[in-house]
Amino acid sequence: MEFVILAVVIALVAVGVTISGLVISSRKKKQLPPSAPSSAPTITAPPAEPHVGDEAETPREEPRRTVEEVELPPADEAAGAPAAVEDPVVAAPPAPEIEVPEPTAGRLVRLRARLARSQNSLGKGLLTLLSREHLDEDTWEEIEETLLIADVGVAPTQELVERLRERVRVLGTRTPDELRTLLREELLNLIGTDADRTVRTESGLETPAVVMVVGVNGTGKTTTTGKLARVLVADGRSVVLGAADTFRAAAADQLQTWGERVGARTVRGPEGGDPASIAFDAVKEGIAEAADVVLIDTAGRLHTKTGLMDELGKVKRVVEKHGPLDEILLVLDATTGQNGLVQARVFAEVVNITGIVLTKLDGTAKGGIVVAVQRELGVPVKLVGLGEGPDDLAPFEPEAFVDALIGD
Ligand SMILES: Nc1nc2c(ncn2[C@@H]2O[C@H](COP(=O)(O)OP(=O)(O)OP(=O)(O)O)[C@@H](O)[C@H]2O)c(=O)[nH]1
Ligand SMILES: [Mg+2]
Repeated sequence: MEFVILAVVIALVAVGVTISGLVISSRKKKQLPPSAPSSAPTITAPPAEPHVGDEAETPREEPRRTVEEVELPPADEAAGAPAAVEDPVVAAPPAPEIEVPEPTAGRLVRLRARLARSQNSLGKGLLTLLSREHLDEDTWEEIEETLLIADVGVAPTQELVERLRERVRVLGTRTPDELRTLLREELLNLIGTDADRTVRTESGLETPAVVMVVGVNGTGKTTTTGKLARVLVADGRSVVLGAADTFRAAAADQLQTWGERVGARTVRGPEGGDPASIAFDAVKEGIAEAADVVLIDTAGRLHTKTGLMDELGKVKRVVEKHGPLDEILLVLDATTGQNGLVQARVFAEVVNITGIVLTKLDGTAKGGIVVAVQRELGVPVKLVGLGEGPDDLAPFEPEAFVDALIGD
């Protein structure tokens, strides 16, 4: 009998040892996050997820309390529900939530109400004027003024007015429907429907596509870079962000926050560091992790205009050591109107702008700037910003834009 009891005890001890061995060996396997060498650029990934059981492990050194030292709960508490055992899963800090951005298709249609001011003054204003029974000289002047106030620009305004006059004359009597069709056609004509407005995010090579975002300060570069990252992630692409704005300390944080929300890594460097080397490292990182696209945010402010321009030129040249830049997006704030055109000209002298992003089109009556800026640069508007929300960036579609302007 004693022998049987002894055998059972030995067996239980053996099982216990095996289990604790398993636990220990599985803990040993857990990998530590790699620590970056101090000379390397700071590459910041979204915070690693906590592992189940992290908190459950009691450090060996911790002195354990004996039964005698543990105070018993008061009787009434002990009589209630069983004391909660701390659940490591519940106690762990919540994993950062990776957001799933809205699809991009049809965004402009969904956001059309945001064009309210342009809608009222440009689209509907023109329709009302054209519907007047007598289209006298004063009315044509008012039409011209409406277009100029909406920042369409002098030459395009004159062209449009001329064409409208001619077509209205040929038409004779006008029904509201005929006028709407006519105005729609002529506005589309002015904006152009043939240009390729896709943002080039496929390099066609083994390496990631590289997109650089430029523009003066406050136009919305960082916001646009962040929103664009979301658009790409929504389309199933992997993205690396390069925070090449080292002018402002908060700039890299701002970009990184955008990246973390969709799980995109941000390559950043010290404040006042060399933007070109950060851009270079961002592309290097993109290549290393086989990302689809690298988006580079740049500074919009330097002490001098020449300083800014030299810096941008350098960022471009250095990035091109890895391969060609696929897209250089110029971000313009639509509310600044004609000022934006002056900026556009300056940037176009230094880098080869391949697409325009017009931000803050929500709540401005200056929707006509779309026409003016394309004329100025000979480059299409590819994206429009229609709000501060994370998904308020829409691919620019001329038809949807004009329809939103003149209403149904
Ligand atoms: N209403 C509206 N606000 C926008 C839009 N795009 C950007 N903004 C706002 O404009 C402000 C400036 O945006 P940023 O992205 O920081 O501009 P930036 O060009 O990076 O500025 P710097 O880094 O200083 O050069 C922010 O408050 C944005 O939320 C838009 O389409 N509509
Ligand atoms: Mg910025």
